[in-house]
Amino acid sequence: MINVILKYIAVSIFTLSLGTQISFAAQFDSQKYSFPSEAWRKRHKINYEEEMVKPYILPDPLTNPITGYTATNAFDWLENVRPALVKSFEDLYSPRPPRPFAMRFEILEKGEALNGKAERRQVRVFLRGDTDIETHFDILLYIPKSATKPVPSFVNMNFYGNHSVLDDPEIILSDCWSKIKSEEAKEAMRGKKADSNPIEHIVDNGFAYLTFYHSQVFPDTADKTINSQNVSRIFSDGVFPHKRAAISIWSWALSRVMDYIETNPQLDNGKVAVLGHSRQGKTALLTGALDTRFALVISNASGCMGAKISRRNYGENISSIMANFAYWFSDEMKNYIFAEDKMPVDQHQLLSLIAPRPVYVETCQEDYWSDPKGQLEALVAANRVYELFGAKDLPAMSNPKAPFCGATGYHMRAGKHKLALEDWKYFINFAKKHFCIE
Ligand code: GTR
Repeated sequence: MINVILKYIAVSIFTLSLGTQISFAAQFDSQKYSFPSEAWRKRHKINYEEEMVKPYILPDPLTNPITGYTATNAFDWLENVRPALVKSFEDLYSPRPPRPFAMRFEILEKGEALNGKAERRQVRVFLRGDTDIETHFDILLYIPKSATKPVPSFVNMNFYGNHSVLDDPEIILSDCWSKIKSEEAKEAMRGKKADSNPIEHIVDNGFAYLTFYHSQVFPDTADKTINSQNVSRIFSDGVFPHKRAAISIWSWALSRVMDYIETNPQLDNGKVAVLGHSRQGKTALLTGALDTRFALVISNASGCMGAKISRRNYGENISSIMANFAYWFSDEMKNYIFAEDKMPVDQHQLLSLIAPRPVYVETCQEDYWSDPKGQLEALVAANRVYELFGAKDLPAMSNPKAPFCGATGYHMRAGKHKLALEDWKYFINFAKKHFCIE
């Protein structure tokens, strides 16, 4: 009898996992792919067919990519593997600048917002290095007014200027390069990205929200004369020669936001989540990997060189991302065009660098370019390191659609490449669980 029951359970598990695998493939193959153009897909050998994914072997996240040593416990991994993983990722994204030699925060504006629910602050961060140059960028933050103790917060860069995240007339337009040229068009962006930044909902849930415009830190353009104007020019080449890699410099600015949080007693600096969408999701992951002050890390549709496994030839690849966005990375990345299997590390190891702190990976069902399955795979492959730290409630490849809220988190949202209110609801849930709120 017991044998029959066991056999039945085994068969059900098998069919269940087969069923989910099939639906995963079917979801992706039943659609037509309109992006990018056919010519581009040919030139960069972009694959969108699940059956055409070539077999690959992922590097073991417990193994030191330089010496080949494999750790056997968490302490061993922290001592003997983690530093070499950090070094390998710094080679790909380029090292981040050192801490600023001097820094000050000036409150540009402060007032009541969201019908009295929040305090708004606009803080200019002034940065100095070893040269005479001083640079700056502006943080916009909303803090719940009902708070009786320091609050947890979400830090999320924005794509179109601070004024784009909320229709709030007090938000100052950024004094920097922008893809949007005319002042009228810039002003017209006020509040236009509010659906991706549901600040009132965030504040109602007891969290502060902090943002800055990524292009004020490093202009998001391939134009060298413009992006050389990024904030890292405060350093001489002797001190910091790697001034041309956007993601590492955006990431460095996120760490400066953490420096600011540490100065503001209204904010709980032990409960800060760094979050980002798409290119900013890649940046959030790198930041969480390198700056352990961030207690929680969230990637929204970060795709290639974010949460997606590079060795899995599906969607955007290194050839394509380097053709469009070489300025996001170090020059070293050129070596991996059509040679992802030669990369010393893959993206599950970036996620593993966040362990034991919680990481959350969001994917969008129709976002083939970002490879939803490859992103879940990276999260699942990072389990090895989370397990080393004793985590038990970890995701598996068999739950692509169900939101997963364990030691790490995951969901796939129906629809396209976007950061949506629905995503925020899951992120807030996950953050509340890990920050032990209510
Ligand atoms: C795309 C790029 C992606 C993603 C996205 C974004 O064009 O290929 O890697 O980062 O931009 O940031 O919106």
